[in-house]
Amino acid sequence: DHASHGAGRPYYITTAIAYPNGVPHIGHAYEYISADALARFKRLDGFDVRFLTGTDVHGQKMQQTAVAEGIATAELADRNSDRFQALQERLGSSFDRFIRTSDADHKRASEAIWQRMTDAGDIYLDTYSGWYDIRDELFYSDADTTVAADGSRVATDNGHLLTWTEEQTYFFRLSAYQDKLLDLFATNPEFLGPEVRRNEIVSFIKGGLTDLSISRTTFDWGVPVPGHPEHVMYVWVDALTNYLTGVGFPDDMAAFNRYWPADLHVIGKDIIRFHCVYWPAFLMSAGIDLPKRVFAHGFLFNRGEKMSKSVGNVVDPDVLIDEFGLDPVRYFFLREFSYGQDGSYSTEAIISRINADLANEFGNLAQRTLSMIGKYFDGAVPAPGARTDEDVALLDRVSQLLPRVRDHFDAQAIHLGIEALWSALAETNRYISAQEPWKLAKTDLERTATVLYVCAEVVRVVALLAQPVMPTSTARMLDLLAVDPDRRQFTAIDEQLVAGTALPKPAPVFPRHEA
Ligand code: ME8
Repeated sequence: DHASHGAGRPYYITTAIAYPNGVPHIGHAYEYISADALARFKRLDGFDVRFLTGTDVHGQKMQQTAVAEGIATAELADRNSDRFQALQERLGSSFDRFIRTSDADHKRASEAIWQRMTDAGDIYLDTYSGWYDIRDELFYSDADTTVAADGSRVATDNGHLLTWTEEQTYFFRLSAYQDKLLDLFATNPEFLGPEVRRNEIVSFIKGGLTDLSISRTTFDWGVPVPGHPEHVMYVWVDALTNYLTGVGFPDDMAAFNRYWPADLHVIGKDIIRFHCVYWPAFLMSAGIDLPKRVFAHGFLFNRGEKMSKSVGNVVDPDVLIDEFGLDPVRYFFLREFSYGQDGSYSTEAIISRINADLANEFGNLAQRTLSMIGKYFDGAVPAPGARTDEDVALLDRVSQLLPRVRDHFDAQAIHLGIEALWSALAETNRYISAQEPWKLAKTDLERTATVLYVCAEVVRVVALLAQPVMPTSTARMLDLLAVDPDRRQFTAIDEQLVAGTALPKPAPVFPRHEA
């Protein structure tokens, strides 16, 4: 039943919070666009959505970068966090809060979870000596390191330079959670998607978990450990806790109890271990419910090359939006790549999607339909006559789109949801070519009316369902069909166009991209 789907139930979705040690790149934009599309879908489907995003300002890497730039760490964090927030705004992201882990309420949340883990007996003081990867803010065991040709110690899996660290730190009893975590993955296969990632993480856990060093004394850029201010929390402890802060923990437990557990953490594939091993263990220790699902998207590559802040081949998302427009860029990233897998993009691929999918398949269908309605029916929705089998088949198919697209979005198969919409458009383009309403108009105006009505209905339904992907263009399309702006929720999807409704003068919504 369309009307009761979300029915005001809460839905809490988050992105990773980026390190603001540099400016945002396309990989970040990809994560924000995809999470925003998922959030918008749920909102249109009747859920009470909370969408959290932000920046992860602590950690040794931030302090190092600030020193290198000769500015205060807080200044670096503020300056670049502003850039990340501006990007979200430029992307049309519908986030409810942009958290910065320097926010005052986040300090209280971090202290509260620390206290709970201490009360559970899972935190103890000991001496840590081992290898630390500052770039990834990650500890390595000896076995996972290699001595490089120049004598330096590097991480075996990615070659990152490691720093020998020896200090008194607090430890989290991660080893005590090995069986509980294996049990989590065995009993709750939905916890992590896509499936290939689950197998990787399960074998990581089976490989054995050692206790985790969770405080540092050699620098002070972080949340002080309660009662032991000479220690700051390991950045990932406070970073992950942002998901609790974002819905009121511990200040507003009514809000927290409404939105927690999170329905979905959207992250990139490189930070699965933190979200699917450390995070559930921290929460189990603190006696807090686990998030329902973590979904790891793939990495984006520029013409096959890895982008990274430290490598310096970063593409500025603003430049792509300036060149191609926001909605085409959103469409491209969500349609071109299978969500959950890596993708390599190029400007040629973007232009091809704009011209083939947006201008031809969607824009042309809408423009032809609306201009014929203008020409033959004085710009008012034509009254359909008797329906042929072809009309009925097409309208039936369109009436099945919401549940199909919803299933795909619920499985984070965003690309398949879009594909379902575009295959309905392709079928409609074949239908209009076969029906030839421009010829019919000379002999049979009633039949012309029916054909154009059917086409306009397809455009309406596809525009409604494509709102999460292209909010601005679909709004213009729905304006051209005179769909009431207050009736664009999915609950209103069965409200067909009303014959006789006056339509505005049509204007193309998806122009071709001329190189
Ligand atoms: O990992 N393609 O921050 P971050 C796609 N602060 N996604 C990419 C990408 C690429 N080329 N490069 C990065 C952190 N990402 C932590 C997160 S969450 C409690 C703390 C994704 O700035 C990456 O996978 O390095 C992550 O999800 C996000 O961008 C932020 O990465």
